[in-house]
Amino acid sequence: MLNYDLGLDVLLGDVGAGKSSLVLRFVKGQFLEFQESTIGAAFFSQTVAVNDATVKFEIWDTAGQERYHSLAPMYYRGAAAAIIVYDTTNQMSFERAKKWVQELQSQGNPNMVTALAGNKADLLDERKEASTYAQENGLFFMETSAKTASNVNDIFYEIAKRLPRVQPAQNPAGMVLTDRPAERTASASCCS
Ligand SMILES: Nc1nc2c(ncn2[C@@H]2O[C@H](COP(=O)(O)OP(=O)(O)O)[C@@H](O)[C@H]2O)c(=O)[nH]1
Ligand SMILES: [Mg+2]
Repeated sequence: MLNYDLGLDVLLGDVGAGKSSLVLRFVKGQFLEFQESTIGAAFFSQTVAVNDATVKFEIWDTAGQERYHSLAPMYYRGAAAAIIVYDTTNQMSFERAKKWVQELQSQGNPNMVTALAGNKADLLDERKEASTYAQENGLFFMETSAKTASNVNDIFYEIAKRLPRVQPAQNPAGMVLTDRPAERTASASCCS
């Protein structure tokens, strides 16, 4: 089996969109009806098998509150992939997601694989607007539900498949070689 490090992934989006719930579903297979709000950011990692390779995700789950906005570049700047999450039942959260897309398009790493996750899909029928928007902006789009687990593993697998330059890890444990500014870890609470 080959080992791949994907570098850092970042979850962005409005408070309450379900970022922490998606990562909790992906990493621990759990869902909490009353997920606590994230303070600053939380770090998770998960290794999964994709085809005949093992792929290691290292994920920053950001808070989403406007008051933490200025910290966001520390998390997305070095990221290989981003998942922008919105709540399909909340138009404001979709508008906020579009703002994140604009910010990543102007300030983010141009090679970043960006996914748009329309979460809480268990509460609503599919909506066309977001998939058209995603197509026009070079994002791949999935409706997810952290609650039912629908498309949660799939969105991470799609990221793994789309990353153009996945490098085999230098050691079997999957040491991450990405440069990481010290302050990025300083402001995080670690909850993997
Ligand atoms: N019905 C439903 N509720 C969800 C889903 N994902 C998250 N939630 C709920 O939405 C609220 C906010 O989720 P949270 O993960 O804290 O959002 P965050 O602020 O983006 O990290 C919590 O009460 C979750 O239980 C989902 O897919 N479906
Ligand atoms: Mg959160």
